[in-house]
Amino acid sequence: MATIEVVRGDITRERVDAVVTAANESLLGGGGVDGAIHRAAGPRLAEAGGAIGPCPPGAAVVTPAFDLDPPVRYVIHTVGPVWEGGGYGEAEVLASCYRCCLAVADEVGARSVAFPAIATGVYGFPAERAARTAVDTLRSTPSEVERIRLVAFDEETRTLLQAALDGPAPAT
Ligand code: AR6
Repeated sequence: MATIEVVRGDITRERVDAVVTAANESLLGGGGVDGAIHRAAGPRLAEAGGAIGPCPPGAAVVTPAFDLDPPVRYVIHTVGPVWEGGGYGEAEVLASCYRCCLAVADEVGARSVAFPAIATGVYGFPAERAARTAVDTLRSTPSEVERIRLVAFDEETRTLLQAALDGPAPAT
């Protein structure tokens, strides 16, 4: 069972084996965390992504990390759900993102993985529910990953992730 840590910061500064990017289906790069990771990894990341893509929502693929600083060796690209109100299986697609990222990490032998808050930016997934889905899914998915870092870019996301990690939400 992996240890899960919540931190606030820029995921491109993480010292882990693999960083996860919240991509779009083209895998060619975009804004938000994907833009930051593509800028740090250099143009070969989009070339590699484009050669693999398109990638459907809920799936994950892996490429080298190119110009990201060691020890980061891999970028895991996953495509979150576009939030359309919650009635279109968005939570299941988001859970699938986290499961598939762990499976891909296992395939390449990555033992430490940093995740952003997938789908909670441009794609509009409510941050609290996303935090609980992330923590619940990561906890219940067996893998060889030893250390998971949940990287929040803002304080609200950090607080929500930490709360999800610390205990179940009260019944509503
Ligand atoms: N480090 C960590 N987290 C970050 C960083 C960073 N450097 N920058 C932003 N975040 P988003 P999505 C947070 O919009 O909702 C892209 O254009 C951000 O505050 O990046 O899955 C893709 O190409 C938020 O909490 O991803 C797709 O088209 C979280 O990362 C689309 O956006 C996710 O926000 C994907 O949308």
